[in-house]
This record gives sequence, structure tokens and C-alpha cells, in this order.
Amino acid sequence: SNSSQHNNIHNNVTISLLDREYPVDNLTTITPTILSKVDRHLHNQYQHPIEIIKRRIVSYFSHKWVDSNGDPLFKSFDNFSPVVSLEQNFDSLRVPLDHVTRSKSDNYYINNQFMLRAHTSAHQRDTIALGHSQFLVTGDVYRRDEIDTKHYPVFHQMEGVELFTNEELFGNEQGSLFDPLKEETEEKQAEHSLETVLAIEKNLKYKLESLMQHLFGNNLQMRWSGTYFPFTHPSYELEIYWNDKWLEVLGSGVMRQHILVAGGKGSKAGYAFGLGLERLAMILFGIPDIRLFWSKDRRFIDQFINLQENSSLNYKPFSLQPPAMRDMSFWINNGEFEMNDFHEIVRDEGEEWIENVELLDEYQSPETRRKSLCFRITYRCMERTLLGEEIQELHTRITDRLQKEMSVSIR
Ligand code: FA5
Ligand code: MG
Repeated sequence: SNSSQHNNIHNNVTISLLDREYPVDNLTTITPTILSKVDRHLHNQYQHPIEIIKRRIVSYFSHKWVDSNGDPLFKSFDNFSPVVSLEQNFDSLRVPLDHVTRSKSDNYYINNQFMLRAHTSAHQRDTIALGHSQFLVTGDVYRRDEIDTKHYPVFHQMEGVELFTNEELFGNEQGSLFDPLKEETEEKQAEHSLETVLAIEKNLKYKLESLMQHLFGNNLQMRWSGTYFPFTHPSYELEIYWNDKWLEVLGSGVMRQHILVAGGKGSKAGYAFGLGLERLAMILFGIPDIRLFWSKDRRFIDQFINLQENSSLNYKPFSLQPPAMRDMSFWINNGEFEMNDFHEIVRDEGEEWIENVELLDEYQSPETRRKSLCFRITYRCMERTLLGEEIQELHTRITDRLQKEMSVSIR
């Protein structure tokens, strides 16, 4: 393993990760559990479902979208390091300094200079600066997030970027990429003309809808909605109807022009998107729980080993073990309790045994004004039935750490 830690990360001076040493400081939030995921490279592990979906998308783009010589338009990258600077993850995209997505409770910071990337958008500017105008970047991304069957602190994204010249976007028609008036509105950025935005939106939505139909067939139900990202305007997300629910599979939009300028391509305009690969693989193979992707159990892995290109497969649960629920209630100090820190401790102790953490109840004492929270933790291991004592022991370890590290008092 090339990712390791020296003693307890937070009491120590350095973290060693992918053959480099990083000094620890007061921003460090990375944990041993997370460090142990960095060298898994699921997206490059041949015939792993995440690798299969990556290859199908890359293959779709390179067959369907070609230049006048018949060569693929999009260049694909899948080995950029997940260790990026804060500058790459946030500033290169001009995420404002006070934006919520920078918060310590949302990210795996290595220290005040480096972090595990929170999205593949961290590579947009630098890949443009390398001279690419159409590209895909696949990688593992890391976020402190809540725990359920659709969210995991490590997941995989594929970024797509396409930049257009005036001629590429409008062909022979009259059109102009840029707006001489330079006014930002709800429909467009200051630099762009309205026709630019409409043409880019059409191109982006057409390519992504065709991709989804290629992956899932024509009976698919999908819907677009408007959303917000600091690095695109306007922005759109796509949801797919699956198992009686709408599941968000991607974010996208017209790229903020300053990113192109910083990458040396200010004369073009373009779009970007970020696909959630676990979500797509769950839909494609009927995988019910996101934790399964991390399973080393042959009964999971072997189901995909001989899958032929473009053929379909419905994942067969090898043993759906019964879940076990345990509740915990504790008093918190108002204003001091950070939900993601709570989830982090549960995850760090429980690892792959935690299926779901749900807030059941909130209560405020009328006398002391103190708040009490009640959570239900669902324990379930993918590979085997957990013993009652094992669960109780883990539940106690979690409770102990919460008391020590979050100054809550158990009721
Ligand atoms: C982003 O990460 C943006 N960088 C996407 C983007 C790229 C927007 C380029 C504009 C231009 P978001 O946080 O919504 O956006 O994540 C994108 C997708 O990743 C989601 O639609 C979802 O499919 C997936 N995703 C997000 N969080 C998780 C998680 N914890 N576990 C699994 N998948 C997730
Ligand atoms: Mg989103």
C-alpha cells in the first residue's frame, strides 16, 4: 500500500500519501479509513462495475463524436492524482472564499494547501491549459457527506468539457459568441451572447440525453432542472427515474468564461458536466447499495468479470443480510454540533457495517433550552450476518467517541 499514516493522524506531524509527505495542520480532516481508499482505483480496475461504466461512456463518446478525419473528438484522462491544491479545487473555479462547499466539515483536507479533490471539476482549467478543447476526466472524489444507500464519502465522477469557436458553434449561420454589452442576466453570463448560451445548452443536453439512451435504452424517464454552481451559468442537472424515485445523476452548465481565459482559451466558449458514476452503475446493473462497489467479496466482483461489451446484467444479491437498528440519544451544546462531524465518527468507527444514519427526533428542553437529538443507526454487513455482541460493541465504541470528541452527553 502506498497510502499510510503515522500513528494517529491528528496527533502527528505528517501524513504520507502517494509517496509524498504532507505536514498536518489545523485544517486536516483526512482519516485512516479514507486514506485506505486512495489506492483502490476502482475506475481503473478491469471489469469492476465502475470501470465498465467508465469504459462504456468513453467508448460512446469516441464512436459517436468524431472530427472530420473520423478521429475521436474527446480525449480521455483517468489517472490524474486525487491530491489537488485548494487552489485547483476551489479558486481555479472561483468558488467564493465563504462558499459552503469549502467548509471543513464537507471536505477531506490534507492541510491548508492540499486536499483530496471534492470533484473532477478541479482539473478543468489545467486540462484546458494543456491545450485540450474536448476532454473527459474520470477519477475518485472525496466528500464528507451523510450516510445512506446513495451516498458514500468516496465516489467517482467523470468530468466532460467541450469548447467551441464561433465557427464550430454556429457553422455557416450568422452568430457571435460574445455580447458587446457585457451584462449578466438570469439567462447568461456577461461575456456571452444569448444565442451562444442557447446553442451550447442544446448541444450539451443533446449529447447527454443521447448518452443516457445509449446506456439505458429508450424507455428511460429523465428530466432536466435548473440549478446553481459557482463555475457554470446557467446550470442544469439531470435526474433519472429509478426504483420509484428521481435520482440525480449529473450537474452541468455553460462554463464561467474566466476559467477558459485562465486556461488560455478565452476566444472560445463551452460547457462542462460532472457525471456521478456510482449512480449510473446502480441504475445500469440494479445495484441497491453504494457500499457494494467497495466490496472485495468474489460473489460481487465475479458477477461482472465476464460481462461482454454492451450486454446487460442484473446484479443478484448474494446474501441480503438482515439489518439491525440501534438508537442513540444525546444532549448537544447549541451551535456547537456539526452534523458531518457526527457522520464522520460513525463512519470512521463503523466503516462498511453502517448502512444508514437517520435523525429520528429533535427535542428542546423547555427549562434549559438545551437540545437533544435521537438517531437511528442501521447496521448491516454485505458479506455476513453480524452478531448481536459485535453490533453492541461497535455501538458502544461510537458512543464513547462521540462523548470524547464532540462533547455530547448521552441520555
Ligand atoms: C459537482 O460535483 C459539480 N462539480 C458537477 C459539475 C461539473 C457541474 C461541471 C457543472 C459543471 P454535484 O455535487 O451535484 O456537482 O455532484 C455531481 C454528481 O455526483 C451528482 O449528480 C451525483 O450523481 C454524484 N454525487 C454527488 N455526491 C455523491 C455522493 N456522496 N455519493 C455518490 N454520488 C454522488
Ligand atoms: Mg448536485
